[in-house]
Amino acid sequence: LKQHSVMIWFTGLSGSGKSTIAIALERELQKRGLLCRILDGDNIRSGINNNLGFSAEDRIENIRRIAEIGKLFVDTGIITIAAFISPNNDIREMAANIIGKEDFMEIYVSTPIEECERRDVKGLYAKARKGEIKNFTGISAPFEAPQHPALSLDTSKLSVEESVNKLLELILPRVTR
Ligand code: GGZ
Repeated sequence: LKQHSVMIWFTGLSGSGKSTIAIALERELQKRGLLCRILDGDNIRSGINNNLGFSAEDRIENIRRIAEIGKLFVDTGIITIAAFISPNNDIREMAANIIGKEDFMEIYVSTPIEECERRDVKGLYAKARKGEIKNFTGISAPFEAPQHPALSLDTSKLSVEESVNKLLELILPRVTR
């Protein structure tokens, strides 16, 4: 395998653009012949973690399992892209420790909550405002911005293509020889 692997760990609010950027990044990496894998709610919360909700406890267990699975992928040589809210410093620190700090790149999708709520792609913010969803990140559950992310991407200012280009600049030197 002619690549080094790394975990590209996106953190940010619901609707901030994590999955959209992850998918566009995956496409660009694949174009370059690099083996990669996305872990996101679609393949994790619907499957192995379908017994978990959004309490503080369940979020920790969600991220713990994701990090353990991610470590297996990274150790196999696969560039792994995780897109989860992972809402606090402790939770992300746990993930970094499981995966190994040298292999962990933290990317903050820093789109302001006003913009996430304006988009409200799935109508979840409206439900959270009405109290129909409890513990909703940014509304009724906390989100701590990362202190020292490798990169911050505000999708209210950057196009998907611009975000992906910044990511490629950071990632390609690390994964190709
Ligand atoms: C936050 C919630 C909640 C609550 C359901 N809080 O925009 P989405 O829909 O597709 O992404 C959100 C997703 C968050 O799951 P994560 O596994 O990334 O969260 S964490 O890392 O905190 O464990 C949202 C949906 O699940 N969702 N209820 N209460 N997001």
